[in-house]
Amino acid sequence: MKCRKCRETAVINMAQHKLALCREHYLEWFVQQTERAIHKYAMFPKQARLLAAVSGGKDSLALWDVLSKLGYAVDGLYIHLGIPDNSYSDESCRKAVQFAEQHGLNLTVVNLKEQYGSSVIELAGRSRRGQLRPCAACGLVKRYIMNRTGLDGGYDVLVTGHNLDDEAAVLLGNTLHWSKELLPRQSPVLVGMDGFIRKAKPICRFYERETAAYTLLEGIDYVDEECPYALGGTSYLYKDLLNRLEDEQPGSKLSFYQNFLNARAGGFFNVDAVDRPVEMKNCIHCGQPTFTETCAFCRLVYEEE
Ligand code: Q46
Ligand code: ZN
Ligand code: ZN
Repeated sequence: MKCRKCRETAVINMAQHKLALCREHYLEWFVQQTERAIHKYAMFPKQARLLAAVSGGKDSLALWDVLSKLGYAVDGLYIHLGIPDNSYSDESCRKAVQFAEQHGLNLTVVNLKEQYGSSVIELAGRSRRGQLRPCAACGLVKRYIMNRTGLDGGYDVLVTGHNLDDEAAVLLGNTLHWSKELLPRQSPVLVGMDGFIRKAKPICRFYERETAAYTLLEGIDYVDEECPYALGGTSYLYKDLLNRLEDEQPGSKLSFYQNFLNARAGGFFNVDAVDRPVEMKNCIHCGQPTFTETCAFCRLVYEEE
């Protein structure tokens, strides 16, 4: 197969775009498409200070690489969760640190065990609500630390490496439940409000195989294994179902997500009602916004022993 632009041998064929490209033109296309998404969804201006949540995996490192190539001021944040017996977290942390050093980028590492006394698995196990699932505790901890690090560091936007496979799986779950709270909130950009940093997902329209191809062709070293807790989760099932659909009907994952975004932009949901600021208090321990006296993070870390 030949590259559509230069007729050299193509390294990737994207059936859904009817586009085959060589290495050079694929890397160029990936960067241009990211920039287009940033503009299309008005994610952030050129002078914004960005904080990229990096996990050491291919998507977040591809994101960090592309944004710095595009000239954005983007620092990284790695959260060491202590998964499990530290081996997965240690390895992924090493990849994030190595990438930052190789590219001369700033990386903040927050080590949960060192800074808050427990790994995410320990926190999940001793939760008063009775064995919170590791992924539930993990999600809560990550959201809190990303938001707090972003705001305390004076960043304008927190960027995450969610790809199309992630977003389509979340959309499938939200649709199956007809979640009227979550469906309107699913967006490539979430506005910031008092106590909450603005969030954006610049690579949310790339298939996982496209971000994998980018990191491979760029020679970016990333942690290949998945978090051991990812296996068997609902999101895993939804991804599998969507992959089977994609095999039968190439492009269906992209059209499922893109048509949802178009419907959302066209007023299908009452988005204003979702983005409206709500009355919140400040947590008595940490000062972060919460509906209760103590925020969910502080309850998990300090009170549920
Ligand atoms: S890191 Fe955390 Fe994921 Fe592992 S424990 Fe679950 S949520 S699967 S993205
Ligand atoms: Zn080419
Ligand atoms: Zn708190």
